[in-house]
Amino acid sequence: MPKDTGGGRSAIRAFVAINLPDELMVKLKEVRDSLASSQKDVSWVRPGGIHLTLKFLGDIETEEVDKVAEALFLAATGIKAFTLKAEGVGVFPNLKSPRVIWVGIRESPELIRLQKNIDERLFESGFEKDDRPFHPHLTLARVKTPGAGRELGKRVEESKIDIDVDFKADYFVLFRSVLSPKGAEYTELRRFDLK
Ligand code: 3AM
Repeated sequence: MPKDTGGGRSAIRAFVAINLPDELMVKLKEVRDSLASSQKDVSWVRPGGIHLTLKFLGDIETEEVDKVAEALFLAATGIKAFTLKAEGVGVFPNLKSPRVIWVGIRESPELIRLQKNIDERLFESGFEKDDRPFHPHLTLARVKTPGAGRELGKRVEESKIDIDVDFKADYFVLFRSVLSPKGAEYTELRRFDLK
C-alpha cells in the first residue's frame, strides 16, 4: 500500500535504475559468496535485487508518477542502447571502514549522458538535482557497524576476484521500493526503451 502522506494523498519511494542480465547476476553471486561471512552487521543485497541506480527520488506522491514518467521518457529520447562494463570490486568510503561494498561500472559517455539527462529532466519537473557526483556502481552489501566493515574491507583487499562482464543497457526502469526488516522489495513501475 502506498504511504498516506496526509490530506488523502499517498507517497511511494522511487528510484531510477538499469536492470542487470542473468549472466551478471550469476557473477555477482560468485563475488558475494567469495566475500560473504556470517557477520550479522553486514546486509547483502540478494542478487536479483541488484541494479545500477541512476537517480534516487525518495518519496513521491502517487499522483506524480505520470509526471516523473514523462520526464524520464524525454530523458531517454535520442539515447540508443549502449554497452556497459562491470569491473572490479570496491568500497565506499575506504577499506578501513567501508559502509558499502560494490562492483564498479566503467563510466561511458552514453551512461553519463543518460544520467545527466535524467537529473536535468527531473529537475525541470521540480525534483532536486543530485548534489553528489555520480559514481556508477552495483551495491553488493551495506555495513552497519565499523567492526564488521573492517573485516570485510580486509577480505576485499585480499581477494583476487576478477570480474569483467560486458552487458547491454537497452532500457531503464522507474522502480518502487518498499522497505521492510527483510530488506527492500523493488517493483517496476515503468520501463523506458533506449533506441
Ligand atoms: O543500489 P544503490 O545502493 O546504488 O542506496 C540506494 C540504492 O542505490 C539509494 O537508492 C537505491 C535504491 O534504494 N538510496 C537510498 N536512499 C538514498 C538517499 N537518501 C539513496 N540514494 C541517495 N539518497
